[in-house]
Amino acid sequence: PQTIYLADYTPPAFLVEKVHLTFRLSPEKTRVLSKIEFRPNPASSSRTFFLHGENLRLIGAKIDGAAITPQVTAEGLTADVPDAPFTFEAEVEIDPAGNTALEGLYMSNGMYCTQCEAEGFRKITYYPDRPDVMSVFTVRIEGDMPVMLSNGNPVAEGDGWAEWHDPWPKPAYLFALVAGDLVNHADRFTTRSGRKVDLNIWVRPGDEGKCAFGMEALKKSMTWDEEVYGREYDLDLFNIVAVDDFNMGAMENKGLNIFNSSCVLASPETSTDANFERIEAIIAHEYFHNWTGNRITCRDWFQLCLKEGLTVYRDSEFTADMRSAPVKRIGDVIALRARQFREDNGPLAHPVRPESFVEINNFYTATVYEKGAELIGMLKRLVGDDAYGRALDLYFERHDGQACTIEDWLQVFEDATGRDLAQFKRWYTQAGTPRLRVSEDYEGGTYTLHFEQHTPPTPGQEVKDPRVIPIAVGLLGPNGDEIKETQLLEMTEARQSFTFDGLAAKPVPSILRDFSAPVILDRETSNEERAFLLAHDTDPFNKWEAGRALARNGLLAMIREGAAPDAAYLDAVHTMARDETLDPAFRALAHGLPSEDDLAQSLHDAGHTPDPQAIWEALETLRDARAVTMEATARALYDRHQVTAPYRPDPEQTGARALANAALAILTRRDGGAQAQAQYDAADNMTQQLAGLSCLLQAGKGAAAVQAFYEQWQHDRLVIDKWFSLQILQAAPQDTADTTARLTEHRDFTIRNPNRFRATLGALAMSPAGFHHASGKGYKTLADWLIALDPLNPQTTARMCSAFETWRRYDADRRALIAEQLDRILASPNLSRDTTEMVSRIRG
Ligand code: DPP
Ligand code: ZN
Repeated sequence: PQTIYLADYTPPAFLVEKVHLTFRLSPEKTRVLSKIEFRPNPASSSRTFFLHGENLRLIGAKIDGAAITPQVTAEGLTADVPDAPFTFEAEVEIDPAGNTALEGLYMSNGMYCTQCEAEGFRKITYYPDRPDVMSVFTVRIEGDMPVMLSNGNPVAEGDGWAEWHDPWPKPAYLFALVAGDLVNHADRFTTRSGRKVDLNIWVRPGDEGKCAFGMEALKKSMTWDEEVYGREYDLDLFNIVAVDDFNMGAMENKGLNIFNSSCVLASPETSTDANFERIEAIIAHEYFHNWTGNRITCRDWFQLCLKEGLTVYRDSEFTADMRSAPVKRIGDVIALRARQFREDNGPLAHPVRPESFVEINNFYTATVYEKGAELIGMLKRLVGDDAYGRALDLYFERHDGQACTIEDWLQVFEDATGRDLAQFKRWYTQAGTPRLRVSEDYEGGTYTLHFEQHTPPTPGQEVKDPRVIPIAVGLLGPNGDEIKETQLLEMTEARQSFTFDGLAAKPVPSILRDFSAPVILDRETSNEERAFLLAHDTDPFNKWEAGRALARNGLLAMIREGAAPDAAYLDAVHTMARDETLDPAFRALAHGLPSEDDLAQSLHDAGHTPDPQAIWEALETLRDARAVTMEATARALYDRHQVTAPYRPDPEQTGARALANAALAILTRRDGGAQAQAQYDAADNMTQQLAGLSCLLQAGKGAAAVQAFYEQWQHDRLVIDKWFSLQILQAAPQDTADTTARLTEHRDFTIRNPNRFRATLGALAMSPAGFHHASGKGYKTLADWLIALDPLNPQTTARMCSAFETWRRYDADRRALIAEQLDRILASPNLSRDTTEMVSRIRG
């Protein structure tokens, strides 16, 4: 396969003025008629006319009304064209029913839908399928479907046809079409300048009752973007459609967002608190793309972080405003470390703005999205809130309607603030997570912090230059009072020291408050100091971080030296659990332990070979010990934080349920599941029901509830996804692979639905002790299914290969078992470009 380089970018030879598309829908033989007005691009010296096109059957083509015979290859079409504006027409036939890759136009439960980002439009018709070609689309849909939608506004409709027009020029990846038997949950929104917007969430009949929450989230998002970023919606209609078969979470097509049904449908009975929060965030994310992504798009796919990093940052600000900012921040950092640090540390590491790719679908990664968002957060910290606001205003003013680059983005900040961002740009171009070593001095009232930054080599990047790192620091006095409020230290050198004068005693530093930069802090410190920060730090993130570090250290000592559970940790976490001045949601988070993967990475970083089974056992031992210490407290917390009011997925109730369910997990280790069974039986919402079931499985008492749950929910695909996952996640390590294999034989398992596939095989990959079981069964089970999925759906297959990305951490036996599976995948006949690239990079 061919590698594509950022350095090779050239402007398009031809621009598109207008596109008219006609779809004659038919499951296996849909006809697409295109009429495209081209003109030579004055900014390009090339006059080569090339249109992308894949899996299309060309029926005929014309230029300015005269039939032509273009040269057609597997990638597209070329033709001789005039050196002046001209009209190109084509008629092609495509097979939506046979499209299992879910890219382009495909069918899901009898409904037609599209997914065009990044390069799906070329599977619909011949077109310059690149984001820097923006055009105005008119679409006519012919078919016998009750509802037929496309981007923009409806123009006209009749029996068996509908016409749509989108006045905003857009790249082809934002094109969308939906046709099916759908019903809508409707509402209205008036923008601050008085534009009345019709809002709809379209779903399959039967799902109408699961739309209200998503609709509220949409309206909140629209208001928030007006208030915080000054951005209004720009059409008279905003449609969201829920689709069951979807590779991603959702897609921001102009005026017609398409959602994986798991990311929009919600009801108290079927969705957990975490589902509600995620749905709110994704609705916001896709809506915010209307400005950061659609009105201002990317010049090429190397600039993906331009829209994704910024939009993730915006949706995290939104959630922080709607809910608890500290809880959101802690949750984001847990996810960043679990997914992005893991990626940055292994064979798939790449810069936030990559320099090359084989298949762009493989770069919709935690690095582009979540680290991309961290870069925006750092930029905002460095320039300050006001300057950030000015820079964003300038960005929208200067670049509206354009396809832009990271250079354009940084230029806006330089122009708005006068700051030189050349060094900051390294965050976009250098891969790897910087490690920040810290040491300290105290003498004569002066306290000094010494920092040293170092970024380990990543594939293709041996040596890194120092980056600018914003380090938020506060100081605490010996009695626990804050003696220096948070200040931002700007580190620009490889080594740099910062002093604080006039201190009466040696302070305790609170470093990297609010996780001010995506780095790994490396500081030798005592458990006493961690316990002190856990008790006294005013920064909620660092307070949580201190507890997490205490837990991690104790666990590492248990794993490495066979130490007993750390009394200091047990004491500290117990004290915090009882502190009713603390937000229950915060306390629930503080109860979480480092993940198995987190501990494996810590061991690896310290030069040890992680044993997944030993890690799992240490966590179990610690949880048992904690249950002994905290039994009475857990009982009290459980009772005290029961929610009696009618279910609402708001931050207060969510926090109370999270803490009560953390207490339930503790109690289950003492009462053998009695309380969990009572909760399961009484539950009137999915959060309580699933927590009950999870604890019962944990206690080995889940068999009856598993059966009952299935019978209750077998009609609901999204709930049954949870049922598949939970049984695998809660299996003992030696049973994980067998449980997975058994569930793949269940009549409700299907390889064709990405959600179901991820619920099952993804759960296996997310159970480290089971996946890495010494028998190698976990590796083989996953590889078998990835090999089976690849011919059907390369995108989802390739993404799930990242389960193997940490393989070099492990012992020689496990490495050999994994290498065998990676080689077996690579040797599969006709392996997709997507999976070939991923597995080759992982194999190294
Ligand atoms: N649908 C994906 C997202 O919104 C890709 N744009 O992030
Ligand atoms: Zn996005």
